[in-house]
Amino acid sequence: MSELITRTQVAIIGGGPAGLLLGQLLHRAGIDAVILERQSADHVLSRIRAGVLEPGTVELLDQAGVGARLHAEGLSHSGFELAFDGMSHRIDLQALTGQHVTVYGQTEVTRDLMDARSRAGLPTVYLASDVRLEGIESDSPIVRYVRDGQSHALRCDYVAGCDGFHGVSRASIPASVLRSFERVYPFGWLGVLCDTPPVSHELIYANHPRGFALCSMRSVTRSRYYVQCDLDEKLEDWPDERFFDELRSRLDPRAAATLITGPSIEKSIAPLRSFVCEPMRHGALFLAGDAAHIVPPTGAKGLNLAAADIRLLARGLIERYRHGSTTGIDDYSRRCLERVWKAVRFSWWMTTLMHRFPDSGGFGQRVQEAELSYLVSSAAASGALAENYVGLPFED
Ligand code: RFL
Ligand code: PHB
Repeated sequence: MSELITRTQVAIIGGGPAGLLLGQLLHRAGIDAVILERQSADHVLSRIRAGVLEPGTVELLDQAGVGARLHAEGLSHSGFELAFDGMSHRIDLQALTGQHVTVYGQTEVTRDLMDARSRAGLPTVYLASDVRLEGIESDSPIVRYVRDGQSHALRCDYVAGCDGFHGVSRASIPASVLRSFERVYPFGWLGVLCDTPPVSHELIYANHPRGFALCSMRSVTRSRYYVQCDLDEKLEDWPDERFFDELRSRLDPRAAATLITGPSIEKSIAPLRSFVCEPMRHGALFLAGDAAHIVPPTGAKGLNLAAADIRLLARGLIERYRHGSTTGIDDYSRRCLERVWKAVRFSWWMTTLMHRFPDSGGFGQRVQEAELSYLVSSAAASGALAENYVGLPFED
């Protein structure tokens, strides 16, 4: 069968939040894009991931015209709890920074973007297999893929690699050009989603001798809980009852006493990793989101960083098509990486502060306790935590 050839301005690989948001911002600026996604739309929506949006991410979703449901249903959180040593301490984001975060699931952000895309009749190719990038060092790249057994060639000006950590885009950059930086943590997060009211109206991050625990939520009737676990744990060894017993044992007594449990509707284990690749652009290919960097979820930064990349990439591409200027896209990698590294540092720091490390020893343990105690007793230290948690400012 012969290959079908089509053309677009920007080929977007990956229909997760980064790819969908880029597609929406480009569409509003009159720039054509096609999204190629390996999975089905239902599969993309079934992945339970992020829950906390920085104000800058909310603002960008508003600019993309997809903020209505987020504002109606998202929960505004002006603080969170840090629990350790049997006590809980509130970090007052509003008082420390004048800002709040919004609890609204990544699934809902993705759904809003998918709905906007289909309302506008924009092309997303789901179940696109064998995606290959060719000619990214030229000014006429081609993305080849197969759909329903038919081979396709998508000609374009630029390729946006928004295909996550395991995608093809980063792997298409020659190894001689790419530098990567990585830290793999010796534990994972076991997460449970359930239709029960959250244990507290704000998030609780708990450091406990048995390991880290996090009480989060998706709404006032849906809770999301995590416990630190070993990397070799198996889901089948964690029936709901064992999970909730473990969670309860890691919470402060007041929270433990009020925890309402119910059957899990999702349960998964995620390994924790920090990863950055440099540069985030090679020729006509731009990497964005998890394709370029991964942070451990402790600081709630992953989705927000993906949105921050897209903010700069969309702006650079719009400048290029409207005014013929390549300044924005030429500066893309440098500007992204400057802020990415600060979020990588914060996520690493918060992970180190809140988890039990198998090899930290007595000294490491005492230093962690001293840091937690300092953090909640010093306005300067709490301020630094809060400032990073709500998201560092964009320099423009
Ligand atoms: P995604 O979401 O991984 O989407 C990439 C898409 O690309 C597709 N794909 C391909 N398509 C075509 N061809 C190929 N060869 C392809 N290979 C892959 C995939 O199917 C997928 O649909 O990346 P994106 O868009 O960059 O978004 C990043 C976020 O998903 C991620 O950073 C966050 O979920 C991280 N994260 C959190 N971030 C926050 O900002 N706040 C949080 O509270 C937060 N909590 C979390 C998290 C991630 C977690 N896990 C599971 C790692 C909590 C957890 C537990
Ligand atoms: C979540 O709700 O899934 C969540 C919230 C905060 C985090 C990580 C994950 O730091």
